[in-house]
Amino acid sequence: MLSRRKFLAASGALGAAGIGSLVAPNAMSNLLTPKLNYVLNAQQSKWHFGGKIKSPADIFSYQKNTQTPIIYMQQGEQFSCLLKNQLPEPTTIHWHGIRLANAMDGVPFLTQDPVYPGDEFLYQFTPKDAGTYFHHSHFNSLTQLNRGLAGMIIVKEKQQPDFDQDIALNLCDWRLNADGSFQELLIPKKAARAGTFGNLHTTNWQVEPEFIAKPNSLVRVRILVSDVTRIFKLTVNGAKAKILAIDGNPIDEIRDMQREWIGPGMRMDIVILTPDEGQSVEIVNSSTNKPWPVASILSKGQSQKRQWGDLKPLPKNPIEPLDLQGAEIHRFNFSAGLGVQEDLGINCAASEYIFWAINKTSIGHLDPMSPTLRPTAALKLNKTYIFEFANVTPQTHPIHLHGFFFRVLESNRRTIIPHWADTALVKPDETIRVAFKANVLGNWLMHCHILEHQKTGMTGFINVS
Ligand SMILES: [Cu+2]
Repeated sequence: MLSRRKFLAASGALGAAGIGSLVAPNAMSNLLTPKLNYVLNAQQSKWHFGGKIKSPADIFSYQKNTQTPIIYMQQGEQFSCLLKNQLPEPTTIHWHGIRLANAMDGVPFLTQDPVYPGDEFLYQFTPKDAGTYFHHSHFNSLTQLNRGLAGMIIVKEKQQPDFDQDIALNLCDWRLNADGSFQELLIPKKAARAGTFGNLHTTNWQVEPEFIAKPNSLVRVRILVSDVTRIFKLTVNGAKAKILAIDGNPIDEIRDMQREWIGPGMRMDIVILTPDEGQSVEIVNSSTNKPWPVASILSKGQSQKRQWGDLKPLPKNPIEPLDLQGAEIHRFNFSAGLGVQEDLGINCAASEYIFWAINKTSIGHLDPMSPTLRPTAALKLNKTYIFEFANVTPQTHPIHLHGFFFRVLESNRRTIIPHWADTALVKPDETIRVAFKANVLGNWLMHCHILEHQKTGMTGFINVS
């Protein structure tokens, strides 16, 4: 952790450089050692949603009265971010999907100490992979994500792909009353089922935003579900769309987008060929019986005269090949919580409710000092493993493994086109097989990204030694 002395030196240097609370990407080049790409001030803030929410909501953000930013990184270049905690409670940042050293993964008690109020922490790593990722708090996660400490990461490719425009969509529901106060974030009987859904649907913290794009252009649309509960079912109406990447990783063969399920923590990059001048494209969620457009794109301006033939695949990320022949199989049963609760009641996010379990063990909260807290699986460095995720519950669970991409291989219930991911939807009564190479040391969290499920027992971790 950065010492207070070093921190003061850093902030003094920042002041001299005339940088505000949020530093634009690369603006700090060559000014400081170490170079800081961002300074994020986690703080209490206000956000006026408008519409049916009459008063500003008391949110958390990384900058004053502004939404949590998109964080930009450059593939293969060192990234540094100073987190300053101005909240009345501890926090951390998890870089969801980014492959990095365990100490930078942002999981309190497992990979780092919590960053206490008034303290700071320097995150520093070099993203190997380009694509669309997710940054969010990992402390008191249900509350801190619901209040706004969650945003997109865009890791730019070494060679910029040829799109006419790049649009980022961060899908999040808010649980708000008309007076701007927050509703209950965990309703026990709902947490024991699909979760507590939000009542205000937003994209980039706005209701049904409209974007403008040139007619007949190729527009890359990055979609992140930062919501902690809702599994979206997305379609594109008014134009054809193709899938480019899942969880940041280009898929093997670009294919037409149909109705795509995207759960909490998951990302999808698509490309849309925009229609003629004056026409609109809608991206619609139809996961409920009352569909709504999450965003629209209006064609306006000069035609770019693009065709599908102009589309080129994204460059692949440098993922090591898998030795499936020699892979050891580990089975993980995701079930209702009937087993042992390994929650040691540290005063920060411990849940009094336990509804879920992984392999009959329910962890709602982590304390590595506990003699009873054991890894769900102990793995050997550089070996390839097949994980069987078996869901024996009536709910769908988006299972996220920190620190690695796994290859989603197959399901016992549906056809899966193999692809790389860090979060996989496991449907009721489904078993899916994923494979990965355990090529980084450390304790890596594995949990359901429906955060009420995580908080009430569906959490584990693997140890790579
Ligand atoms: Cu779940």
